Amino acid sequence: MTKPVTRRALLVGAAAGAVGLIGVDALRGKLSERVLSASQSLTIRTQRILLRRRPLVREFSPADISVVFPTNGTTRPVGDDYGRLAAGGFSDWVLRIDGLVATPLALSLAQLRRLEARTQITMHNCDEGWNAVAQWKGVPLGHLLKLAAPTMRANYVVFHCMDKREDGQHYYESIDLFDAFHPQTILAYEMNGRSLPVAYGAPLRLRVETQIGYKNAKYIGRIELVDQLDRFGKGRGGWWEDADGAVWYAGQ
Ligand SMILES: Nc1nc2c(c(=O)[nH]1)N[C@H]1C(S)=C(S)[C@@H](COP(=O)(O)O)O[C@H]1N2
Ligand SMILES: [Mo]
Repeated sequence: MTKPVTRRALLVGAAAGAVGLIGVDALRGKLSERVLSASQSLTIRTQRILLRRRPLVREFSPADISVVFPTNGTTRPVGDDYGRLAAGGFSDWVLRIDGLVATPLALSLAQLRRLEARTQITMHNCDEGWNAVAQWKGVPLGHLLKLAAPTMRANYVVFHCMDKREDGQHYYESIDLFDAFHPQTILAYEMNGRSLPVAYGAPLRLRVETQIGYKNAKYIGRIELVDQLDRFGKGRGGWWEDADGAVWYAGQ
């Protein structure tokens, strides 16, 4: 069940996120059972993540931003649905976050823009032999996941994209919760200070700076928390992984 996010849901979700960091006892009794148990599972995960936290990847200065940033893969999803969304400035687009979460979310672009944001200038490395630097602004994925409160069974985050590739399959990608909660893993809606252009994945794309090019899913429509990856595509965790044997963990 997906419901539109309300201010209350955001507050409860934010509280659940805070509980994960400060300990469940402080808020016992103030939150429903459902949120509390979800937050306990989040506590375990958050602590595991904090203990294992790696350093940030290099960030660049505005002078380093590439004049030409190549595109790769889809540069405009085919089909009326995407065309209609784009023509309306993506005001009818909704990001759904569901699967193994206590609080499924449905967020408009305007709602995403009102949430906590991070801006970073990073280098994108495509394994086809090019790299480029750009500034990205978006919502930390970890922040959204705290609002959705993954259940104990959630292991992976799957990004379902709106574009189909040449084999007729929708592009998709997945990462584990460790990379999902990395502070530089963001869902970007701006590139170089402008709304994310269609060629670069409008209205929302993943920037997972700890991994290379193809993990950075463009045209995201839905994010699903799952325990296993085998029911998607050929079961290798991503379109490139399925189509070309690319490695699932593309850490750099
Ligand atoms: N939805 C979707 N995401 C995608 C792709 C794609 O074809 N479709 N291509 C991937 C590859 S291989 C790379 S290198 C980057 C390219 O991003 P860019 O076009 O913004 O440079 O997006 C990745 N994400
Ligand atoms: Mo790529």
